[in-house]
Order: sequence, then C-alpha cells, then structure tokens
Amino acid sequence: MWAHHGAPLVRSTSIQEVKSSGLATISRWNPLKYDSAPLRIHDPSFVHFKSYSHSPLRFLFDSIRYIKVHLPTNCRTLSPITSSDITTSPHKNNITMGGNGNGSNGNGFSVDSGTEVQTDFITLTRFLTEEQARLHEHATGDFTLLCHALQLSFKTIAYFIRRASLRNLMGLAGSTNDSGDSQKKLDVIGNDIFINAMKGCGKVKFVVSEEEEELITFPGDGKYAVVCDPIDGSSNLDAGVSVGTIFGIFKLADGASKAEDICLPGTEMVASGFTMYGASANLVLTMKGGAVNGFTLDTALGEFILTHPDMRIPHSRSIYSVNEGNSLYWTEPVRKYFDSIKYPEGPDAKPYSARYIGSMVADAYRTLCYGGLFAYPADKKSPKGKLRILYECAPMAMVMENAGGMAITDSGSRMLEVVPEKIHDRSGIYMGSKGEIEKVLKVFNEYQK
Ligand code: FDP
Repeated sequence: MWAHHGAPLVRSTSIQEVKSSGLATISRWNPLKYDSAPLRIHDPSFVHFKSYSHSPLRFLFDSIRYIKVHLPTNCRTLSPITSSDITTSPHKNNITMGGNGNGSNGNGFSVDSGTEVQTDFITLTRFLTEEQARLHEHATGDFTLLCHALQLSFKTIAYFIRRASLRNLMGLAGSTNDSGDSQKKLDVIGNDIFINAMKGCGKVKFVVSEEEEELITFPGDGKYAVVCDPIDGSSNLDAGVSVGTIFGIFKLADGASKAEDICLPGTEMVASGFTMYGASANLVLTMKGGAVNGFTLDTALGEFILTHPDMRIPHSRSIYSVNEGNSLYWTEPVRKYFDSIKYPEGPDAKPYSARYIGSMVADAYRTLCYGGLFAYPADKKSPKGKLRILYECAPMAMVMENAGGMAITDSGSRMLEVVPEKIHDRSGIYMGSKGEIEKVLKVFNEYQK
C-alpha cells in the first residue's frame, strides 16, 4: 500500500460507490488524516472490494487498522523530507521521521515505533563477531566461519522454500531416506544445500543428516561435527506449513574418525538451534551455557537481524502439543498425564488448550514464545519414540534449557544427557516450560514408586 499526496481522488459518498470504483478515499470515513492530506490506497490486494462486498463495516475497520500500521512511514517516504522532519536519538542511533515526538502523528493518533528508522542494529554476522571477541580471547575464528556457513544454508533453504510452488519444487523426489520416509524434493535440495555449505567452510569434518544414512566425512582438518535435520516437518511442506532446519554443533576430540565418535550426549554440543521458515525466517541460536537469541531474516537486506534477544520461556502455560492420534498406543503414565491436564479436578480447574502443528520447529517455536509443553512420547507402536536424539531432541533440549525450560525423555531423565548408540537413534521427548515438565515428572514418578 502506498499513500499519494495530491493524486486525483475519488470522492466517494457511499461504501457502495467505493466498492464499484475500486479506490478509496479513506479521509471520508476515517477522521485519521496525515498532514491533512487525503489518501488514496493503491494496494490491489487491500482494495479488493469483492472480498468486502458483504461486509462494508469490516472494510472500514480493516482500513483503519491498515492505516494505523502503515501510514506514518509510507506517507512520509513519498513526501519530500525536510530537515525539520528528522531528529536523531543520541542513545539509540536511530532517526525519527516526522511526528511530534510523542508517538502521535499530530492528529492525536498514536503511532507505534514504525516512525523510527533504526540505524544501529545487530546482524547475525555482527553478533557472532562480538561474541567471539567477548567469550574467546584466543579464538581462531573457525566456529564463527562455521556459523557463517550455517547462515548461508538457512538463507538459501528459505529462498527455495519461498519459491517452491513457483519452481515446481513441491511433492516427492521419488526416493526414501534411511527411516523409510518418502523424501520430498525440498528434503533433497535442503540436504544438498546444507552439506555443501558445511563442506565449503572448511571447518567441518563430519555431518550427520537425517537424509543420509551414513556419516558424511570431509577431507581436511575440520574440528567440528554438525548434526542436522535440514528440513524438519517436511511432510507439511506442500500445505505451506512452517518447516525448519534443526542443528547441533560438536567440537571433535582429537582422532575422531568414525560415526561412534560423535554418538555424544547433547551436553557436549558447543551450540545448537533451529530455523523456522514461516511468515518470516526465524533463527533461534544458543551456545553452551549461554542465552537463547532469536533472529529474523530481513529478506531485503539479506541479513538475520537480532529481534528476540535473550529469549526466556514462561515458567508455565496451559498449552499442550502432542499428536493425540497416537493416544491408542500410549502407555499408562503417558495417558494419565495427558488426562490430568485435559480433565483437571477441582472446582476452578480449567483444561489445557491443545496446539499441534505437526512440524516440530513450529511447535517448539510457539512453545518457546508462549510456554507450555511439546511432547512426542514413545508408545507401543514406536517403543523408542519417533524423534532423533542427535539432531532433533538434543538441539531442541539445549535451546529449551538455556531459555529456562526443561527437556526430558520418557523415563524422566534429562534429554541432554542421553547418549545415542547410533547416529540415527530415536527417543521420546517432553520439553517446554519448567513448571509443565515438572508436572509430567510428578506423574511419571508416581508410576516408578
Ligand atoms: P516430519 O516427519 O514431517 O519431518 O521430525 C519429524 C517430524 O516431522 C516433526 O517435525 C514433527 O513434530 C513430527 O515428525 C510429526 O510426526 P507425526 O506426523 O507423527 O505427528
């Protein structure tokens, strides 16, 4: 949408007329004006009156909402900017465009910080460089280079996912992976992108990928092993549901040469995280014992920007996320726990809300932001669980713990301490808010007495 000063305006006297003209003069219905200039809206998707034909009031409300969100910056960028429009904030290094300095547009309409142009922001590149300097005085820069390669793979995968429908990348590739899962075209592409990025950085010796049966070994003297699920949640791809990449990074012991050498507990990871390719591409990154930081890909700049510093998961929240379709196969303690939150006892007790996307990255991201619990329990059908220890459970467990949450197995032990016997081993998992996982443990403990 853009607002144009001085454009010929359609003076509409009724919503019906506006509907037929296809253009709107918002100033007629809306007391909001900016610089006293009436506005003409040119966004065809917004002014698609057919969708409002039965609901003129909805159009009115939407137009107010739309203007509230977009007006200040859009309007100003099309007007000549004078020096009186610009004030600088000495502390934030930001430039404020127009307005009267109190968050209002001068018409008493409060606008949010959309008027501020941030000129000092933290990109992932800057974040990594600063972390390297801060934490590791004698760092070689290898880890930072590896993270840059990761970043490249995330951006590239995000790029292809965005264009999947346009470039015929939907659907099956015609192959299966080690687990017998049918591979999607994007599974194969994501896997290739990831592996090539790791190879290209020259700092990685091993890659374990969900899509590759064997350990991948690169020549050279790379000190790191990277474990990954390049496109997690891929069974949802064709429906446009958010998917993501999960990763963990291990520093290798001298002489590490075979798959068993990276069958390590999650406590040995130096970093982990995941990206979620959804409405935007979000990257969640944490380092051993450090904070959890969230970045959002600005596609215009081509940079991940630190948008969610020091993410903390709420202590508790009555949301559960599990595939209830498997409940027939659940063991008694699992059923008991879920019954306890669905049919709580007590006069004021309220049942939990259910939220299950079926794409772990998306369910985990929501859980991280809102709190609650995500679970994929082992059951009678899959006694070892479904999710992979090395590249799904452990990286997510580290994120949850570093954000103040918890992650446990079906036996109630700490997920991060589980040592897989083979690189593709699986486990049941419960992760999320500390207060919620403690409730799971309480039920499990009763069965172990
Ligand atoms: P997917 O098979 O689509 O890649 O990792 C596997 C995973 O998705 C997780 O992302 C998701 O949480 C889970 O499987 C979904 O499994 P169900 O379809 O059995 O619920």
